[in-house]
Amino acid sequence: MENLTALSYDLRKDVIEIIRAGKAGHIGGDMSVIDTLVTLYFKQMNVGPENMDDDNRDRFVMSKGHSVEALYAVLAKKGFFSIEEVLEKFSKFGSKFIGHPNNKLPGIEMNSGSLGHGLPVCVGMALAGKMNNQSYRVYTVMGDGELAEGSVWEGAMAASHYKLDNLCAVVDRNRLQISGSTEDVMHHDDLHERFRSFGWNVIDVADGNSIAQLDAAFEEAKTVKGKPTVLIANTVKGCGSLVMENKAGWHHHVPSDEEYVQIMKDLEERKEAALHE
Ligand SMILES: Cc1ncc(C[n+]2csc(CCOP(=O)(O)OP(=O)(O)O)c2C)c(N)n1
Ligand SMILES: [Mg+2]
Repeated sequence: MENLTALSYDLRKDVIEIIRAGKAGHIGGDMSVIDTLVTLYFKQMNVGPENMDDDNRDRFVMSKGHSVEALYAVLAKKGFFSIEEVLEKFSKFGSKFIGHPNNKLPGIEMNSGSLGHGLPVCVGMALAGKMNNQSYRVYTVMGDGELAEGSVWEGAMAASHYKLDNLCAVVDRNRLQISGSTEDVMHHDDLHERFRSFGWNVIDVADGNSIAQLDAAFEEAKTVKGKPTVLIANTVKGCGSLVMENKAGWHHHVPSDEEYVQIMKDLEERKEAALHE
């Protein structure tokens, strides 16, 4: 687990390099979600370049598609493509490595970026799995700002109606969206209770940037029968350096030379701390 925590800091560094190379990127949400992606791709999901043609592979959809740089870093580490290719092509004219997930790239199940569509499509994937007696699981990550989309709640209703216990959603609860606090833009009241009232099993992940806590929550979700599970992962937007953390202005930002040096130093320090915990 310590090694995966160290890996998540190394992958954050890759994200910084990708964003600097492409001169664009949703840096804050990349940093809050990367531990969820590492836990899914390196601990939980049965998916990799070797089995993408297997109908029974687990499925992942990055519903908050703007955090694509984190997904590129993780998929590159998994071997779907090389990090060098991402660095060369990200955000360049004519490239497939665009600013939102694109299913012409290996490892990406669905185009996303228009918020609110990942969960409804995952409902279809999970329902198909049930109808075909397959054992795969379906995972998606939504942003907390994304939950303002009505289609999320239509999907949530359908998921409990069809008793989709093979579906697990994560809310990246970093409390910020594009223009400020989620509670100011569109408040959530009691988010846990809201999902419960839609028929979901709800697991609170107190530290949504802890791979150990995320892993335990995904394990618990697998044991729940007859209803879908949502993990409310309490994360820090920009997690990894005080330069970025909890700053609405870092939703989309390219670090300056000075910021870059400090962030890389901070990420290395956090990685070292994780290795010696
Ligand atoms: C349908 C739709 N409306 C608006 C946007 C523009 N947009 C991109 S990111 C974002 C904020 C999302 O906030 P949140 O879901 O909390 O993401 P995170 O904090 O994890 O970056 C918005 C409004 C979009 N991508 N899709
Ligand atoms: Mg958010």
